[in-house]
Amino acid sequence: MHEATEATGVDGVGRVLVVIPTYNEAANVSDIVARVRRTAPAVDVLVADDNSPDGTGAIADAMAGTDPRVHVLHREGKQGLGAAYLAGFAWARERGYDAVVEMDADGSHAPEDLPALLAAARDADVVIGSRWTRGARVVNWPLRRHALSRCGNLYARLALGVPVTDATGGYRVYRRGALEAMDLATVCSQGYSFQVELSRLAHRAGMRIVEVPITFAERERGDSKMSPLIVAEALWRITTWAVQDRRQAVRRGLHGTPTGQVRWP
Ligand SMILES: Nc1nc2c(ncn2[C@@H]2O[C@H](COP(=O)(O)OP(=O)(O)OP(=O)(O)O)[C@@H](O)[C@H]2O)c(=O)[nH]1
Ligand SMILES: [Mg+2]
Repeated sequence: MHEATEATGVDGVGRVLVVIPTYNEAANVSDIVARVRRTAPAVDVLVADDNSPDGTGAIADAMAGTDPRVHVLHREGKQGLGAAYLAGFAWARERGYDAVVEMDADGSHAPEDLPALLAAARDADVVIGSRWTRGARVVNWPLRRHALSRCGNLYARLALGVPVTDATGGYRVYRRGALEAMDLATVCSQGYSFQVELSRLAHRAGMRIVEVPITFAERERGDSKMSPLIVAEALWRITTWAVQDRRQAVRRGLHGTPTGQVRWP
């Protein structure tokens, strides 16, 4: 497994920032931050809170007050997961981090899997903690959530040609080079589709994407922010990108399609 030192960050990866977006995660935020710090003492943590009415931001502030590796980004109000991550990425860039990790606050992404993701990041531009690759486990998820994730991923893979099993998964590592190569200024997703959009951008930028199996568990505390609107956004956006990709392929005369483009059948 990877070596890590407090001074230099993670061996072979560098200084790592784990960005944890939060909205009403008062029941979860202390536990998740503590587990990250325990499991990977050489990484820093940024809680990106959208002014949660339940006081998540204040709990995070208290942790930041006692641990110099914990930081809090207070945002004005609920603007969606995608906007919170983009703000976290910008925060990391301004401070010269070498890699950024995406992790949910609700415990679905086990901090104990982080060392494996960081080890894989030594030889990858993007690492996806995957629920659907060999060796992964999904715990306590109802059948309809399995079906939704499986179908969503199948659709994303077929429509966009992104060669991963879990394009919707939100447990990831991005090396700095990947974030620089991806055209983040074009990102428009609010919710779930943010992960698909970034998978597509990484693939189109020719990034080396590696999947690592994770154990994904249903949240035990707090409420999910998933909604039919978020699912609808993902469906709509994936379809729109697929149409754009095919139009572009046609315009290029079907020759020398760039990475990530699906050939017109
Ligand atoms: N800052 C911020 N964080 C958000 C927002 N919406 C969701 N989150 C956080 O994003 C993470 C994922 O949200 P969840 O509600 O768990 O959504 P999900 O994991 O897609 O859905 P479930 O599987 O049902 O839990 C959690 O840490 C949330 O607190 C938002 O608008 N702003
Ligand atoms: Mg969740």
